[in-house]
Amino acid sequence: MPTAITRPTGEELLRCELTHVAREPIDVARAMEQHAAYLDVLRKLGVDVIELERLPGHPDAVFVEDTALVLDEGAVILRPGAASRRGETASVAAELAKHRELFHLSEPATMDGGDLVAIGDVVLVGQTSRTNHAGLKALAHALLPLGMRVKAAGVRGCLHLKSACTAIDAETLVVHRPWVDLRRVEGARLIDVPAEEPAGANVLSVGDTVLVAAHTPRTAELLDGLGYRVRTVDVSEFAKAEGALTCKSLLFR
Ligand code: CIR
Repeated sequence: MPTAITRPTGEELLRCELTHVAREPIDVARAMEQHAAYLDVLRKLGVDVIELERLPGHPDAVFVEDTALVLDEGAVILRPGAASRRGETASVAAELAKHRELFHLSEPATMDGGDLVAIGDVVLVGQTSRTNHAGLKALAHALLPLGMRVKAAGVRGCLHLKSACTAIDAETLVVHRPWVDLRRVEGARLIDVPAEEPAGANVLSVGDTVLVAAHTPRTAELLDGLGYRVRTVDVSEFAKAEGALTCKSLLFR
């Protein structure tokens, strides 16, 4: 059974970090409902959902994905690029230690989990304001004994690599190409999202189901037409906080 580490949110979300989107009012009650519905979908898909304690002093703590990279062979506790987010990692590490051997990134490395896409034995590392070169080197070092390699991927116009590109399975990436340079990626099949729906590039595969944001219906249609079992999930209030589907859980087997 897959496991998902998640965390509730509340009024703190109003003070979230924003980089590429303008601040607009977030309906916190609606965000909480959307989060509950997201957890419900995960549970219905057979996921064992773990809910960490809420962290009211950390506006972006609901976006647990940014705190760690979880692989079959171990987990890396990251050092988020935004200083306001560094207090989120300790509680995630305490939970993950029950499931995996842990490695830790330390200063001067910075890295957000949203910048990491694992495909086969490669972890693509987005080059963004949140993830620096020291982070890339430290991750490469941590992954070497696990038989995984890292490859840099240029990102422009969006917050994270996963805003532009996510893996739908071990050889397929869903991508909004204007935001990402995948020249160094060999052998992957690329599915381009409709140009008017860049946010469609953030999908979450859970078993044989692909979760797609409800505000990207044409991407949902495209993937459905390609034979994927698609389910849409409403995360519109989190999109206002520059978050997407993958950000709200750390999903692993
Ligand atoms: C941030 O700027 O850190 C949050 N407001 C959004 C983080 C979204 N995380 C993700 O895409 N992995």
